[in-house]
Order: sequence, then structure tokens, then C-alpha cells
Amino acid sequence: MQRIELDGFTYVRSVISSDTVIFLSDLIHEMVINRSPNVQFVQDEKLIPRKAKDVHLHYPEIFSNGRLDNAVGIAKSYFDTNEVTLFASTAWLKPAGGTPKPPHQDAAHWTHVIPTDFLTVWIALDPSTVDNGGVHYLPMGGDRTLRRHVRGDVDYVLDTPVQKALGLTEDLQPGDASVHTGFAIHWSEPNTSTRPRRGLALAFAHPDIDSSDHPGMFDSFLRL
Ligand SMILES: O=C(O)CCC(=O)C(=O)O
Repeated sequence: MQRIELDGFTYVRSVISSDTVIFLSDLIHEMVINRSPNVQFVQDEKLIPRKAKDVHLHYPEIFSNGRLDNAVGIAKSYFDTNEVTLFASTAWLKPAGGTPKPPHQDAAHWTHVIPTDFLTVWIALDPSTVDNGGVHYLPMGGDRTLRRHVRGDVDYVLDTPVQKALGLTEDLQPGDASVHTGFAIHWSEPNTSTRPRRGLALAFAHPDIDSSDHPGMFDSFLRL
């Protein structure tokens, strides 16, 4: 985990078992085919699913039987605590033809949560490669400043372009994870392959986070 202090991101291999990859993939597929309101499509008429939000609220059992203990352990080690708060779980679906996710810092979405220190464990459910979109990071050294974001078509995006040519990425096998802090500038590219690139992003925060300005917010949080 040393690299996360230096670069704001790192890679951890084999975070979940192949059985858990199948288990999670089946649940997420169920959300899509049932057209859960939490599934967002790229364009309604194209029916390309983009992401499925709040997977842990639909299926709290994802944390049963120690399935995600390694992912939770990564967060505990980062925050140096015995417990962590899971406050978001998003399946990024990116099927063949899927669209890019523009450069951003996760912390820009979560300014209502204090302290502003987050860790996302993005677990590959398919091989993640350059041609199917990957996940790319801008090397930032230890820079932990939150840049200005603006509301784009679908998400918050950095208001100044990043030099994507400097971006770093590594291929992931199903079950591997890329891990980043809330300050890491990252993005994904269009999926130009014929294969899907799905990943489950679990967003963790310190156990003692406060979001009292947003009553009701805690209802969706999970202490792990
Ligand atoms: O998987 C993607 O396309 C985007 C992932 C992402 O932005 C995140 O997990 O924070």
C-alpha cells in the first residue's frame, strides 16, 4: 500500500475469488435486466447500461461469507482503523461500445462528507485492458488538493483538461483491484473492444465521518 501514499493509487491482485466474481456479476446482471431505477443507461434508446448504483443496498449479502473481506481490509489498512464506513457501491458496466468516464477526483462528488478522505477499491469483474476502457490515473505525486469540477453531461468533471498522455494504467484480471484515494485524478476510455469491462467500485471512508448537514445520508452507509 506504500504506493498509495506516493501516487494516490495502487493495484492489488486477487482481491476476490473467482466464485465471488461470478456471484457479483450475476447480481449486477439481475439489476440491469430488472431495469432497477438505480441502473443508468448511456442513452435510453441505445440501452447501453452505464452504471448501477447502491449495489450494497440491493444486495447486502455481497459482504456475507467474507466475500469482500480483502477489499474491506485494504480500506482498514489505509485508514489505519478497525472499522470503516462503506458509503457507496457502484458497478461500472461499460459493455462493448460503452462510453468514457471523464477525468475527475472522487472527492469532488462527496464534499458533504467530512473528513474528505476516501478510498475506492475498484474490483474488476472482467479483464480490464486499454482497448475495453481500463481505468487510467494521472501521476500526481503526493498532491492531495481537490481541483475545481463542473457539472458535465452526466457527472462532475474537472474543469481543466488533463494531459491524458501522461496517464498510467495496468491490465487487470477478474478479481484484481485498482485502488485510489479521493484525490487521484482518474478516468476510463470508450470500450472499443467486443468485450465488456465491468468493475465494482466500493467507496470507503473513515468510520467517524460526519455528514450531518445531509440528514438521511447515513441510512445508506454501512459500518464494516
Ligand atoms: O470504471 C469507470 O469507468 C470509472 C470508475 C471511477 O471513476 C471510479 O471508480 O471512481
